[in-house]
Amino acid sequence: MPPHSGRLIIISYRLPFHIENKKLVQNSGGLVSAMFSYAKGLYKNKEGTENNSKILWFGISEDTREELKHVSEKANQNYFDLIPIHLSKEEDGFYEGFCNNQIWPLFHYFTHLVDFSKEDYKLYKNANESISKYVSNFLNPNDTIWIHDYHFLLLPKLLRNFSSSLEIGFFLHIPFPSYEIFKQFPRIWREELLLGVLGADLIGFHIFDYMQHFSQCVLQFIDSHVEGNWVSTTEGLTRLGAFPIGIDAQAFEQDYLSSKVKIEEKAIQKAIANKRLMFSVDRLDYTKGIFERLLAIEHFFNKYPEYKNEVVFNMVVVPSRDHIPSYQKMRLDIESQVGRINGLFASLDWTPITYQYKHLNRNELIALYALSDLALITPIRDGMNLVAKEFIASQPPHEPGVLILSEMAGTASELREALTINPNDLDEIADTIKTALELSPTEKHSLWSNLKERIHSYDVFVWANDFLHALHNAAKMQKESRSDSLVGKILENIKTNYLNAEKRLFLLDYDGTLSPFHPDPQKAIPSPQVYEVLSRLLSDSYNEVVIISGRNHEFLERWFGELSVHLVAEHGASHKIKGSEWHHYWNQNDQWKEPYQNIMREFVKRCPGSFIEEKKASLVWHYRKADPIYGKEIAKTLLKKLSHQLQNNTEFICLEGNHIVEVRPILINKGDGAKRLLKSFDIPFILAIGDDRTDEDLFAVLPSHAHTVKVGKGKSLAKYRFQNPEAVLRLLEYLVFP
Ligand code: GDG
Repeated sequence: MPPHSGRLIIISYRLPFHIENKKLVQNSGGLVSAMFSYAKGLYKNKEGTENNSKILWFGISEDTREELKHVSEKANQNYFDLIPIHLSKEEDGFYEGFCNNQIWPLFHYFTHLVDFSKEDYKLYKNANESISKYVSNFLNPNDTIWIHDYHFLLLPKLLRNFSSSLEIGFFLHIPFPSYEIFKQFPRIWREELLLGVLGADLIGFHIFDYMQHFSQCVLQFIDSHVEGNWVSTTEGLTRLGAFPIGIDAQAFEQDYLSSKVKIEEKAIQKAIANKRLMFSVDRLDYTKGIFERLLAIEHFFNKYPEYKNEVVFNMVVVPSRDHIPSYQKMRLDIESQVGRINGLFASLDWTPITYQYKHLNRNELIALYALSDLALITPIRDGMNLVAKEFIASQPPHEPGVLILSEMAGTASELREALTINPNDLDEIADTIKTALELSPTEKHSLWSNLKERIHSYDVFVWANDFLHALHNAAKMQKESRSDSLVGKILENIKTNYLNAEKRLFLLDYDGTLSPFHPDPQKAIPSPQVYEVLSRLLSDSYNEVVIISGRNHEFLERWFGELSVHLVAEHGASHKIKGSEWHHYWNQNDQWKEPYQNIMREFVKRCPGSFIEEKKASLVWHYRKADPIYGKEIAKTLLKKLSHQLQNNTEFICLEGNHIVEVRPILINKGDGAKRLLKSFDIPFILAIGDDRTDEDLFAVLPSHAHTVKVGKGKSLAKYRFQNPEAVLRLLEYLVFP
């Protein structure tokens, strides 16, 4: 059941049905099979309750909504309200173009097939934009939207603009490639694609590897923080998760016993005449390893001629994209291989390969699964592969078949008892076929029963429920962590407190609070908006403003020295009361830095792009400009080394901050710094805002009536939270403008 109060809306490239000869026909494909089964279960659970609303399903279709409604009613299709999306002929080119000529080959590691056409990318963006506009006409703010697959990577962010309360989930059905592969997309595309999909509250992948690849790309290519399964960017928080798609295992188990399937089985038995049967079924596609599989079969009969006349390989290729010349050529190549291999080995009463280029009906497919001694599922790369699971679900328990599975399919990480092969290793495939054919019934049963248990325990219903529950929780977290924790009544109360107070104190951190981070700290300079807000604050004589930062006093003097503000530099090592001179509290010579500097220098050598910043009262190793993943790893090691060096030292500490590791005197911290400057906090209105660990020292010393705000993620003593510096400026503007 969708756990949210709104409706469930699915968006996928195609609708699950189309109309043929005025009848409703279910489209084939993994997603359709999965969602259709899920919806059936959902509908069953909902029957008789008032919450009997249908799932809205948007997808590209040539049929009209009225026609679909009409034939759905006639066919008793009560699960989905099918809403066709009609794109102009030009817009529809996004599918053949960017989707299938770029994302599909790149994400499946067929990089030589990617054409990187700019026009295609533009069409992809246009299509996503026009679909988001169309879909948003139907949305209510508390709907749950589940977007499927690589056709719509930009859609989550586009729909998020419609309403921030929407729950948006995205599921990727194909692999997500390693960042070295994804890097081949031009910079601007990869940034837009990542930020686009990060508009979702939850992004689901089939397996952990794809999720890892995605978080590495996020870290490498966009300004972000990744903590465990959570990614935080300018778009907000997004949870990542691995949800291996399942099948309706029970339905397959039941169907293979049906009389219709038995009729099909008889026809197959007659055709293979007591031979043992191997099979494969795939859509025509270069990722499926069809051609390589044929070569492996040839190798098998060459290496193990005793199986000639004994085994038949039934290969079904389902027509797909065959209007495209390269697919037509692929088909011809496959067919000529089949002909060549059959010519090589066939005898009067035995043909090694029976080949069908067609779409099987469900009964034919299940009969084939049930009768086969072994399934040869050998894709070169595959997001998951449902055929492997369907094969397991359709086996007769008294004599189950054996699954030979490519280690390149997502399913391989789940179906551990399958006999795995590398699809490029013909020798291994041939040997594994032999092993499978020679397994004893007990061995086969033992392998199969474990696999069966897995596909029953994590079936399509568990998969969809898991995803939707995780989505609901992620959306809840997202809402809680939003800057908008300071909204409505709370905000009004703060403003009232502000207006009533005759003395007010603002304690404002700089980096990450008044100004966003920049890879080069010297370039993170105050924007005109910052000056405007500050001068507005300072124009009211009741207001005292303190800029309290980790920056050195030269930086603060340069950018704020002209203003009538108090300045605290280097976390309290120096301060300047407005209108007077700088006072340096920390006056020790620099000798204390030497051992730490030596350690840090080693790390600068090891981590290109990192550098040391030397301040009066601290030493900071920055890695914002370094490789983010490597930098983070190295930072941990540096922290360990420094902590070791600082063992038993009561004067200095080392800390990890935002892309930095720092060593500084224990006595120097923002809390003590503010106390030294102000002497007392006996002020009726106090607002303190900061983004990192060092600001916690300030929050800790403030009286309980102070309004404290943390910017960004992470634990904090602050009462409220904002997501970014823009929200800080908005709050200050709200207070000072009437
Ligand atoms: C993606 C990913 C991922 C196939 N031939 C016939 C037929 N089928 C049905 C099977 C199965 C489905 O189509 C194919 O499943 P795949 O897993 O191969 O999925 P894809 O649609 O290629 O696409 C893939 C999947 O999404 C799910 O996330 O596993 O990795 O590429 O259900 O039964 N059905 C019938 N006749 C056929 O000839 N009736």
